[in-house]
Amino acid sequence: MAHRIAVIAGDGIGTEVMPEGIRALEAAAKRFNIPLEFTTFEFGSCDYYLEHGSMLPDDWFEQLKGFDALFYGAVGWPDKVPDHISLWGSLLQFRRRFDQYINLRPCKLMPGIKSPLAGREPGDIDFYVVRENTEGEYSSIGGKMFEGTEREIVLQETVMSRTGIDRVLKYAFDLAQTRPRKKLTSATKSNGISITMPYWDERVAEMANSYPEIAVDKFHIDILTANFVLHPDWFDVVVGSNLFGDILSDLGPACTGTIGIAPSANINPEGNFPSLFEPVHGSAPDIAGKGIANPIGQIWSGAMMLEHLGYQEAGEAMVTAIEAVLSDGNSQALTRDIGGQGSTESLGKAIAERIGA
Ligand code: GGG
Repeated sequence: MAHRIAVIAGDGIGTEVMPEGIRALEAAAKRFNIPLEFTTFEFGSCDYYLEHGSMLPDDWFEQLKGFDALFYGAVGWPDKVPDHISLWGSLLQFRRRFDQYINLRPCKLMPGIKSPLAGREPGDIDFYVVRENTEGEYSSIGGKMFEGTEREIVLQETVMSRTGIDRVLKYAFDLAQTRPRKKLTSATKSNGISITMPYWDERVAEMANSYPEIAVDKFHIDILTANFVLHPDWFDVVVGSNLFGDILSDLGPACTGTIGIAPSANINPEGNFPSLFEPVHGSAPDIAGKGIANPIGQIWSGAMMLEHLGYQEAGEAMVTAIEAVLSDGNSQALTRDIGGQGSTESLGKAIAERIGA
């Protein structure tokens, strides 16, 4: 039976990189004989919101819950819909209702791409950010008082649960155990944020007792961001709260030359619900419609999706094809963010051809 994939391209460059993600997946499906069936949904975009008054239809959960995976583009177009409405109305609903509590974001310096950090070569930067994905600073708990007056007060709580922290830490420790360096770094800020972050640290220390072979360190988020730039080679698996993980997983890929190549997997490890695969980048309205967005983040996310569905070899072949095209350095194929003169389509086609070869 075919694996059913729900496709939601969303906004901006999401609609441009998505066809290349599908092209690459179809090439892998053909080569490795994987039955994939794509179903496209128009909801989850700001244009849908303008027409219907919400980002998603009332029955979105029922419509999507039976799929094997969601392949997602990007959300947001602030000139049309305020960002917090579009994000909370779509992507964050998927993450929460489908309990995709792991956001896994590889960060790797690829061949042929120049890091903005002097002297860094492929192999120097190769780590994962594991982001807690359903609670933390991304809470909807809070409110406003005395709105519109000089006494205006706004309040938003951070929510951290023992279950929520432990399950993301367990995933991160398990991942570190599969890595040659067996190293885990925890992102924290327990000097300034004096309740939730020390609690996070306590849970890390407790969990570390069950993983004696893992070398554990922790950094406050401020110096950690500096160390991402100064010493990216220090890191192997980095685990952080929803907000810290979000920041680090933009910064990490920026250190590898472009955020355009960074993939992510929003995972429900128990498989009770579909997991969601999306590039780390957003909808980038400033370059939307120009055909110049880098499709690699979308394609690599597709590779993560195939691996999640059990097709390790096919996923690896997709990443190998990305590396091969980057190594070739054909400027007619590559997009501008990585030094080429090509388009979203030219890069997508070059990678799909390699996958099929
Ligand atoms: N493809 C990722 C995307 O659309 N990101 C938009 C965004 O603002 N995401 C925030 C988040 O991941 O929490």
